[in-house]
Amino acid sequence: MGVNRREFIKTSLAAGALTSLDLKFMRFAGSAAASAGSKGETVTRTTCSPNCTGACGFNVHVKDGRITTLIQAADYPEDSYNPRGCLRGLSMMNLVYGKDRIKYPLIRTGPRGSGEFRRASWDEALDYTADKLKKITKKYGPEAIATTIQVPGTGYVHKGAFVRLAGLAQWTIHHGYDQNGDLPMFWPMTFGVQTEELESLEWPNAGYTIVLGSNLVQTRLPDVHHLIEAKKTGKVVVVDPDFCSTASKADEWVSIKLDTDAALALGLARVIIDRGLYDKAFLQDFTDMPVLVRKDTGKRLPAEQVKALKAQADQMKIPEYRDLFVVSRENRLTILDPGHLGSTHADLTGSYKVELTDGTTVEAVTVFSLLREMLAEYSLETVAQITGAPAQTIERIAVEAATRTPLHIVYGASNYQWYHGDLKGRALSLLPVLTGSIGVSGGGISTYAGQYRIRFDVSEWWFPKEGKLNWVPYLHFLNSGGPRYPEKGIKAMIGGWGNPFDQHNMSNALKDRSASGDIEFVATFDFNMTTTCMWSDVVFPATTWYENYELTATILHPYLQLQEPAIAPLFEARTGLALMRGLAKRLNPDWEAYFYPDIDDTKASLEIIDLLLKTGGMETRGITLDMVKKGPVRLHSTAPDDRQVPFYEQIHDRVPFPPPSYPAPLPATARFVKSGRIEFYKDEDLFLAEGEQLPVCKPTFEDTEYKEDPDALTKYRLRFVTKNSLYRVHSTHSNNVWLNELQGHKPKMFLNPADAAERNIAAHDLVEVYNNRGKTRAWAVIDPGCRRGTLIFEQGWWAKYLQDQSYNSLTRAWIKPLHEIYFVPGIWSPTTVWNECLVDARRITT
Ligand SMILES: Nc1nc2c(c(=O)[nH]1)N[C@H]1C(S)=C(S)[C@@H](COP(=O)(O)OP(=O)(O)OC[C@H]3O[C@@H](n4cnc5c(=O)[nH]c(N)nc54)[C@H](O)[C@@H]3O)O[C@H]1N2
Ligand SMILES: Nc1nc2c(c(=O)[nH]1)N[C@H]1C(S)=C(S)[C@@H](COP(=O)(O)OP(=O)(O)OC[C@H]3O[C@@H](n4cnc5c(=O)[nH]c(N)nc54)[C@H](O)[C@@H]3O)O[C@H]1N2
Ligand code: SF4
Ligand SMILES: [Mo]
Repeated sequence: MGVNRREFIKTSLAAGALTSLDLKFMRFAGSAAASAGSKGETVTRTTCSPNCTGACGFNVHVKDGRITTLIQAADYPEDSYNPRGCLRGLSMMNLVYGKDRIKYPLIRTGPRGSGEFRRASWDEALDYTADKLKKITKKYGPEAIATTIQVPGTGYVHKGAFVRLAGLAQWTIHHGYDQNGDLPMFWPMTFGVQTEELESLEWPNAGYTIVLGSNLVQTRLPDVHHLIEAKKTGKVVVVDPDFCSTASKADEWVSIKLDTDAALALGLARVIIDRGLYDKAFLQDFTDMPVLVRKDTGKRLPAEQVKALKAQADQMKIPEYRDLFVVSRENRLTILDPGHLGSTHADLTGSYKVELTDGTTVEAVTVFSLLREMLAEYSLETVAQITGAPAQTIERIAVEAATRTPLHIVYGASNYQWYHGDLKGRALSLLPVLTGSIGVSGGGISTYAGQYRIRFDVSEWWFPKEGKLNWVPYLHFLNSGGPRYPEKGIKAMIGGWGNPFDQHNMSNALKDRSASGDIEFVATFDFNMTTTCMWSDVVFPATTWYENYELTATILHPYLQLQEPAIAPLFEARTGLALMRGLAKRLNPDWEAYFYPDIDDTKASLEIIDLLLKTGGMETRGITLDMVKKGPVRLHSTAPDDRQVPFYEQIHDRVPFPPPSYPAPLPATARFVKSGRIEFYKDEDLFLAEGEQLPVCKPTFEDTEYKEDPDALTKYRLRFVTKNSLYRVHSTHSNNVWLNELQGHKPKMFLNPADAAERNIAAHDLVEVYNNRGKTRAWAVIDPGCRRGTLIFEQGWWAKYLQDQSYNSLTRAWIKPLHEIYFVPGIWSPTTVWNECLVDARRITT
């Protein structure tokens, strides 16, 4: 009929013809359509902005100062981004006007965690907080006070205010990316960047898509129709141990044993190589595959060690973050220029006797030869045994993937939130690289965790020149130790946009440390009374995203969007900027000047947005405040039409890897890939010691649970997979009455029928999930789609819905030593691994 699905939905919305949705929901949607523009009503275009990655443009209808309707704005220039939104966003009124809304500043009166507070004025709460912070600074130094940049993309202005004061005051700063365990460490190891992903509009351009452990249907809901489109143009395979919603929509579902994706990837890579289905020129020009490695040391061969190349190497000027490596062309050794990705015609395989400057001779082989040697261990039979997937399936998928390019791999957060998640990512990266699917429309590897990627240069606002940033990985804080942990510890937490007392490893440890007084002061800035607020000494009431100005950007679509206030701040809510300005003034009168003291909050926010746009660099060039006020504006990229196609410039214009990762300076990240190319071979000592110079598959729990407690093998026989829920964005919406009604007001855990029977657990039973660190509770769903040996719990419940038994009391903050080799915050840093956790379960009655 010439009307696509999106246009159809748009037309239906306009006609108020939403018949299939929940009744309460429909009432809103229907009234929105009917009353748009009605008398006395204002409509404001803004965004829904939890830690979700959706970043959906919303129109907010307001009458008599109260939000009546939230409805999708549907104004993105590309129609297939319209409309975007979900039931969580559409029912946000339940949080804005809900019973847990924080109305006034609060100062604790009862014991920590009791939730007993008294109302205070802003002045009193700020004075009280400033006084505590001054005392802590005097006693332990400023680095004993910690704050977090929680998911920068959901707001650059007010989070920037926190960083700005932290810089001036020299507090400790944690990056949300490692705090949330979302940091995919294979990115810096392989590509030298933080994260680079295809925008979802590009998904249908893939010839073949493999989704591994990313439940797009639930976690990228407004974008998932692009995956359905990708089925029309190509094929979509979902690899997931669970028959999740996304698996149910795929062309093919492959169930594998948990945490065996590296073996699967290596098995696929081997078939692609053995059958000669790889893109030889791509490997020669853009990767380290032709680079020579010394057989004796396992180190890459530097040109200055080679007798025949030393003089030439000495002449070449290269930045400190590059190295000159050696390749062979038609059996002649030459230097691989790290500053130029021209056609190398370098040999991919071969073994060479090389005379060194010290007169000795060593044997050197190419990375590609070493890779082939290693892959010999991953025969189809072995991989089938490790993964539990049939050998013929693996073989067929390898051939299909290599012959139906471009190949797009979606590597989900739950899948890399394992101790060896970096190895899985490095192994999976082999697939788009071998098939030459990098830097092309529809190809590559994407991760799509939270909105962490800082999309433009924010330094003018975030980093005052007079300040100093003390970055510390969050895991050092949780573990009370580590190379960057402040000498006298962390004694105060100043947080916002997060709920660590539910959402972070060892939530019990955080509670214990607060209760014992080890953490001396906690101040939280939120709009809802979360568990973290309950454990705070001071709670500051925050504006919601419908009450302030902000600038947002996500990875699923490259639009810069303005959050515009639709209603005045409720009760005594204020913005992050107001809070930081108030604190700055009290901590040091000189600092107030950094926070626009002479103009009101709204005007100041707009000035900061203007500043960010003007100083944002290439990505925001020419984008003005007026433009974003009118609607979403595409950030600029190096690809045609500003499409978000990672590494386009590297492949098309042959610019060396990596592109810059904001906010780090290029030299800080370029040293991760010193050859200027995509690197699969890592030769830092620790990689060699761990046997991880190339991606391999390592067994689960050997370096963690079993190492700490060998009895865990028999005591706790279920893998605790805590995945994201459709009904919450993490713990946001945990208290949303409609969404809880849809869940029967019961947290759920999913078990395979055989595991349930072994434990005498039946459907709807109340179950205790436990290990030696903690316990939680949920009602049983017996699910044949859940793989044997796995217990799935949908993360995000506030502790009070679990009878104060936080589900994160079971998890633990493991640190993989390789993640400490370098430290660039939010890029190369130890990261939490939620799923690396063993539990068991028993039926309980109360
Ligand atoms: N509705 C909703 N959407 C969200 C969020 C939310 O809380 N709610 N949070 C947002 C954020 S911040 C994030 S980080 C993302 C995360 O979103 P995703 O990346 O989609 O992660 P999950 O939904 O936790 O898990 C996806 C799947 O991984 C599978 N899995 C677990 N371990 C393995 C494994 O070893 N191998 C394989 N192949 N599969 C495995 C699980 O079975 C599950 O089906 O979602 C974002 N979107
Ligand atoms: N076991 C386990 N734990 C996990 C995960 C898992 O898979 N398993 N997932 C992890 C992941 S991927 C993530 S990203 C984290 C997320 O963990 P958190 O970032 O802590 O996410 P939320 O629990 O949603 O907390 C966000 C808080 O910010 C508040 N907020 C929202 N907008 C604003 C605002 O504009 N201003 C202010 N001041 N506050 C605001 C909300 O009210 C909410 O209380 O959880 C992690 N925890
Ligand atoms: S919760 Fe996420 S997907 Fe839903 S409307 Fe908000 S931003 Fe969009
Ligand atoms: Mo996340």
